Amino acid sequence: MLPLLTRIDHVGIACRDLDRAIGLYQATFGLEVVSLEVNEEQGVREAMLAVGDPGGAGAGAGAAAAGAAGAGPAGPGGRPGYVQLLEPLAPDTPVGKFLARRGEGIHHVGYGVADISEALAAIGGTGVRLLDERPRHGSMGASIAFLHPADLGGVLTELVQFVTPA
Ligand code: V0V
Ligand code: CO
Repeated sequence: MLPLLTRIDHVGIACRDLDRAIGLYQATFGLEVVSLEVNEEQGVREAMLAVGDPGGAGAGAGAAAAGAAGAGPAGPGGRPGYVQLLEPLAPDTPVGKFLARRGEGIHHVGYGVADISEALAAIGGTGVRLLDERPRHGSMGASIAFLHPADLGGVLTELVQFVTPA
């Protein structure tokens, strides 16, 4: 079986105050926000901060092209890794419940996949429960799907098929 996971895409971190969390990552590490979105379906306001290539995907065609050409530390497809900071839109959402139960901290790990539908079919065949049978809309136009943490050693796991810049 081919490796289904092509790269580590992002680490999702639950926070109570997104603006404050962004400030902390900027002040401590100098990371830049490359995307700031509200995702009603997922119940979050979220920021993506690029790690390794602040001018990577999502920050303009020039930077993306440079990554695709092999310049800089961006991964395959010109996409760097990200820290994803997540603030819940309401208490009764995945991140809202997580904060109430566990407090702030690492919420999930997102891995890149080449074809998310194929990956879901293959992973579903192993018996790991799919929280999403079909891909959903994720940050920066990506297709995403979650796998149940109880079947993966307590780690909420996300598959990410990102859009390669033209
Ligand atoms: C809950 N549990 C977790 C967990 N959240 N374990 C590890 N990591 C997490 N993040 C555990 C919890 O401690 C319980 O374990 C058990 O799962 C059931 O918890 P619950 O509170 O009763 O259940 P819910 O209703 O909170 O559901 C948990 C799941 C839910 C994981 C099923 O959060 C979900 O469907 N998540 C997927 C969507 C999501 O997280 N979206 C936000 C990120 P014990 O105590 O029974 O052992 S959006 C995003 O990443 C985007 C947009 C993107 O990347 O583009
Ligand atoms: Co995520």
